[in-house]
Amino acid sequence: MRMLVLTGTMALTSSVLAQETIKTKLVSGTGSDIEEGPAMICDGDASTKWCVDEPSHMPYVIILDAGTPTDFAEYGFVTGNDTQDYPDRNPVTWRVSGSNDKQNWTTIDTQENDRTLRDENEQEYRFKPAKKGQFRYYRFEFLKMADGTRIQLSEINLHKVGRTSIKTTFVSGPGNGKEGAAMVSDGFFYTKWCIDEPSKMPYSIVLDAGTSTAITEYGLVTGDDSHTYSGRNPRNWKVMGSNDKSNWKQLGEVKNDRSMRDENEQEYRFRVKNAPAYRYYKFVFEKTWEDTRIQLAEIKLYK
Ligand SMILES: [Ca+2]
Repeated sequence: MRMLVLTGTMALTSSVLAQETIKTKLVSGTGSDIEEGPAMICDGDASTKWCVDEPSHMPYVIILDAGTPTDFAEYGFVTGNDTQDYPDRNPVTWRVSGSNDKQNWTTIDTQENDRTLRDENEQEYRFKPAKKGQFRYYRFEFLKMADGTRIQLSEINLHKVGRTSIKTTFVSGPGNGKEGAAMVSDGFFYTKWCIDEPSKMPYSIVLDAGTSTAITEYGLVTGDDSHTYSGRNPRNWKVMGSNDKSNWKQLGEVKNDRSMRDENEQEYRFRVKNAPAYRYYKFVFEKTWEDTRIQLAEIKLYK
């Protein structure tokens, strides 16, 4: 029974992905083991993975062939099928380059000590490269893993189309004026919501998506001076959806989040699994790292 369910889900996923994911072939990669070798990174199957622990071969490299010079909007790393049981195998520092001759490479993205990937099984985390270009070959160099030298990833996807953000309007939230709650949905990273009023905790912000829309992700953007004034990021929060602003359904909860760092105007994305469509979204911030002060530049919703 379980197999049947899985097969059905996978078939559906691949037909959806086929329209927007670039089909790639492996050119070369670190590791040789057939079962968990580099070819597993682009076989289209999240249940097979590339897994390497060969410190002398670091940085680990994967080179993919897109067939023709092509650009992409986002690349995605899919975690392994047992990352939850064997944590800390996700990459945290890597570089992405493009080339048309496999000799001259142009760096299109670099991430250092990035903690976006969590210890979850077969979950995709997507990144927008800093630069774009028409390249046939894409090289991924993994320089540092979460805890040591072992890496595992089940897929690297190149997506033609990026996720679409949903335009929201502010409904309600604590604080007015220049640093009021409305600043989380004005579209600007340099304006922020900042409040320290313990009596109003937990701080609730409601946003209106305009029409009933299912979200797959949301993004929290740190304030413009979070690096200087650390500890203002949320620590515990809930996300809820509603179509009438009175009956709310919980869509997700985060406790002791460690992925958001004290950086200025940085967006951190969080996935929402299998959420129905709602028009209104409520974020309930229960705790921050510092104590009671919170600040966020934006709250973004993605289809
Ligand atoms: Ca803003």
